[in-house]
Amino acid sequence: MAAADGRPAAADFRCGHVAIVGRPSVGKSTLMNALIGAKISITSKKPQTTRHRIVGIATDAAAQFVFVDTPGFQTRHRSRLNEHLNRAVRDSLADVDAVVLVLDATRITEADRAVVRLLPARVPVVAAVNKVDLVADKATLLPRLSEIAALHPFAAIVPVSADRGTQLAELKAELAKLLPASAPLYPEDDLTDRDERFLAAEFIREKIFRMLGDEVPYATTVGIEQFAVEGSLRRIHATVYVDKPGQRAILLGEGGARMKAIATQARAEMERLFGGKVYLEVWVRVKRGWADTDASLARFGY
Ligand SMILES: Nc1nc2c(ncn2[C@@H]2O[C@H](COP(=O)(O)OP(=O)(O)OP(=O)(O)O)[C@@H](O)[C@H]2O)c(=O)[nH]1
Ligand SMILES: [Mg+2]
Repeated sequence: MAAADGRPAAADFRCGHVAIVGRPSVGKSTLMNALIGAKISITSKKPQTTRHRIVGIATDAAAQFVFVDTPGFQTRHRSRLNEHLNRAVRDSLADVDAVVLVLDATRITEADRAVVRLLPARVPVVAAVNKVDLVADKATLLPRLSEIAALHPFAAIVPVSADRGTQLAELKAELAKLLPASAPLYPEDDLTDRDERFLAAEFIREKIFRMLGDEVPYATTVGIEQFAVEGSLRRIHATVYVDKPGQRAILLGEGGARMKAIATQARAEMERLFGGKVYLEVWVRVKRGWADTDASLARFGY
């Protein structure tokens, strides 16, 4: 057995796919980033920030975890885009060795129960009870954990804080037990299966989700027109598509100031991950109904 980088792997090395699922905003992407030690998947306070299946890879001496971050499973709003997002969640569960069900330590809701009903019977599931840092009275945690234990025959239940990095080693230890003996699937330095082009578009989307109100982020998608590498400089031309002219005006802000701030923050995020200078130009275009048909969703990578 040889590792992907050619070095022999220990006979007891473990490797496998772990889907990270849960209702919107429980902290799935924050948890994946914390587990791999890098910002790969975008996060925000708004539900449905994640729209794509995205792999994050963590490799240690004994195991390689191929985490699959997924969109928050939606039961309330029915739209073409949401159907695609929910399908991405279901598809991710189909072919994994283990599942992390992320729950919010402060409350279990009907939306959590809807996700539990999706869990395949033959795949082991670990419950990650996230945001324990928000539980001021720790005495309330014990009844919450019993409530969770009754939801599903979990392989383990681990209270964590993705934000503070609490108990992540314990979570990984529980997951490692569930992975098959296998050589690593990826070189040990790999962090994701996504290319820089995809990540660049996502970082722009993250800043839009973080800086704008409740309507515009959901009417927005991002395309990369040009991605050229010149030595250590990356020259990126991106287009933000919105649904209506009014949304374009909101996104641009007075004299283009808001868009400029979004681009500046996105560029800083790209430079941190890519490790080089980025020249970023962002245009905003109106494309009515981009989220309404399968054909146009496919064009934008959904
Ligand atoms: N206090 C606290 N906040 C957290 C923790 N983990 C995540 N958050 C916050 O919860 C919010 C949602 O986090 P995300 O990681 O984007 O959640 P998600 O489940 O990926 O959300 P969707 O992709 O929209 O379904 C963000 O504001 C995070 O900063 C945690 O351990 N403690
Ligand atoms: Mg997410």
